[in-house]
Amino acid sequence: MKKETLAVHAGFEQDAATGAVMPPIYQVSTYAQSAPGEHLGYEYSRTDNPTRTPLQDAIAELESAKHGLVFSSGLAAIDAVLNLLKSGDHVVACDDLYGGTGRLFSQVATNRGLEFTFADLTSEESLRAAMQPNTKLVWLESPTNPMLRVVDIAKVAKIAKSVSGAGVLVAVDNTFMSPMLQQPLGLGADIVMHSVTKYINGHSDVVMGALAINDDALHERLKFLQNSIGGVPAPMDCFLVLRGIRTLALRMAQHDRNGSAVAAFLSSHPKVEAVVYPGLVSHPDHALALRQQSGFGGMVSFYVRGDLNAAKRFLSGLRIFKIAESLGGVESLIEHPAIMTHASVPPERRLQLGILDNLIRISCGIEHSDDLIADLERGLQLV
Ligand code: P1T
Repeated sequence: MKKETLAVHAGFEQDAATGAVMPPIYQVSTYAQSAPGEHLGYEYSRTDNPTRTPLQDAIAELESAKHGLVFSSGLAAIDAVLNLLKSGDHVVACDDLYGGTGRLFSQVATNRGLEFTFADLTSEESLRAAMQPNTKLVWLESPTNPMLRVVDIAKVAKIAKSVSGAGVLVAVDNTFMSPMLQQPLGLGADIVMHSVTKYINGHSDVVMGALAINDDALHERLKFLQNSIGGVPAPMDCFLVLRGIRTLALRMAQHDRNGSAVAAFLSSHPKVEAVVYPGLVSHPDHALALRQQSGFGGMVSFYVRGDLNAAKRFLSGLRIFKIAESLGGVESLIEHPAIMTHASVPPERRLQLGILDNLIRISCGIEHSDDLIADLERGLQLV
């Protein structure tokens, strides 16, 4: 099936009992057993729920994976992966990451004895330098949040496994691309993670995370952790995400068109210092993005010409773009990473990565690009 068809049908065809063409919301916590241990496959909704099952299957199908698992947030999904490790294990993580992921790594997981090295994974040299004999996991985003660097997933997987053996896990946070624009398992990753909150749900009304896996034993262990830790989403949220998935292909195509249009507009604007968008030929990873992705997506970062006050003046002039954290919804959002999503990144690392006071991050929604561009022009007139 082509991805447009898959998005419409993945995970669910019809309800076996009634023929309903949309999944019922099984708003239930437990299931009657005919005798102890004898049941129809469902015992308790932390373990499994019939509205969650089609969603997990849908996510697996979209990522061309054997297995899918969903969690109550993107960070809960990441934490399940961290729980595969034990005290003393080492993780190599990409240095440019969503601030909350970095905070979970450096302020929470370190308390459980995990060790982290943050490295620029766009450089083979720094990946090799970061690997240690006790490295058990390599974690990356591509494109990264918020600097939109593109990491060569196949190359990282190949190097990580050649240095540390086949047992080292490579996990890719595929949130910015969605399964429509990039499929990391086919490039050699072991685990794909999504903040479902973003493009997969697409309507800014659910917080959820997901993992997609091919390996049966790894899936069994992660499913055990999902049930044992208990960070699972509610049936209603699973229903909403399944509904969102049906338009994922259409939405991603429009996010992608708007991302390109907005990046082109900003690139030629005198009040803009620089634009970061993997679709621009000026982007350092443009060639890799062309090869690795089937689109560039709706995320655009740029530097306003001026200081923090110029950035604030720009934001104050916008009417369509809402100033808000998050991304990937049908509505366009805009934010100031240094003050908002990446405030938990230490100031010196922010400086090193380029998360400066005049950096703005845009999530292009699915509106008409003319209206988005007119709105940005309104803001830039105030810079
Ligand atoms: O918010 P949650 O569903 O827990 O997902 C965390 C997360 C993980 N990975 C990436 C790449 C993310 O962007 C996020 C959440 N990000 C934002 C809220 C944001 O505005 O960047």
